[in-house]
Amino acid sequence: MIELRAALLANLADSHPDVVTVLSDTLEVIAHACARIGEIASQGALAQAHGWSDTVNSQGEAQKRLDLLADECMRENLAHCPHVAGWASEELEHVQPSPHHAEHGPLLVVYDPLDGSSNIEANISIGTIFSILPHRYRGARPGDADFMQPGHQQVAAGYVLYGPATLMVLTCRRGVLVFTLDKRSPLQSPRWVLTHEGVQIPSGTREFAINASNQRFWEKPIQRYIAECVAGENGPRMKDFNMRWVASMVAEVHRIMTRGGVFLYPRDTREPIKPGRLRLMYEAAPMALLVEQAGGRAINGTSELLDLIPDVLHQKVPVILGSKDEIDRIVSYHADPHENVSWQLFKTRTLFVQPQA
Ligand code: FDP
Repeated sequence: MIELRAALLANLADSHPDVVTVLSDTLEVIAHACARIGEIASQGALAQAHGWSDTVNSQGEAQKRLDLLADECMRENLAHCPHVAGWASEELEHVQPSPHHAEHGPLLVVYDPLDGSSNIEANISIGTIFSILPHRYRGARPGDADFMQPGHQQVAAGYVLYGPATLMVLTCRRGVLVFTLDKRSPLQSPRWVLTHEGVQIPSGTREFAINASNQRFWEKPIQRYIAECVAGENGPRMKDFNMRWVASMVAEVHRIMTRGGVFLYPRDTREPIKPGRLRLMYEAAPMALLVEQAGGRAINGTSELLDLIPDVLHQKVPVILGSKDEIDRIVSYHADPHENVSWQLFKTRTLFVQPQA
């Protein structure tokens, strides 16, 4: 059985030894934090009784509190990592420089401590999403602007799924690895065992995931794509499709990692100033890197998600990802002049970021 450290050393064997150390130490710290977050989440309502939480008195408040506990847990762990200069969390308004290592850490960490948290009450799978970026101005305390890097600059990304099993799925840009948490191991030294590597998303699929209650707000290319899937055997696709919607992005992406499919939270017209529901840095970019590393594709409709440069830390974007053939098809629908898509809301070039080689 190969454990996290050994698997990372093997996966990064072609890198400089310093890079290997820095990246594996940091990923171990994140894995450690996530084992603890999983433990807190698995306590459910008992978390309060066991002292994880102190101010909770109703189910709704407990949910919110769990987000904050997860965030605290991640921050406490990152603060001890000498390689991390600072972090940005979906729960924090601004980035936080590391109290001890802001001036010399070579990496920045971005995370969503508990994604899909509206599912906590229903005891449905939730997850943590993380992304690791280079700190380009090492030596200076990082501020918000240092984090505004397009997804293709990520050196690693991953998620942890708190389901019946706790899984960590990660990439260091050398394919996708899956680890399973051995729940018999002590929380102080959690044991993550490599259970799958070289994950490949099948290029074709008959399964899609979308919140269909928003249908009236979708744009034409998405209306067309979904209508064609729903038309099934008698429609232009000449095959039946299945639909899933867990409403928990980590669970949704993990299903796609295991058997293919398409996940869509497309641009809609509900709130014109918010062109999407999901956040670029905490959700879209890390998931896009994972999906692309597994042979899939991830777009906002017209551009690759990994090319988008954030304007603000908590920027929201449309997200469409999964099996490559289907995403290619959705791109072609957006490019079709009959579909009337003229928006180009996102920057993909800046003076300060090198275009991808
Ligand atoms: P949540 O708000 O519960 O954290 O991150 C946003 C997210 O969940 C995704 O995990 C999920 O896919 C989506 O929102 C669910 O959106 P709907 O409420 O529209 O179903």
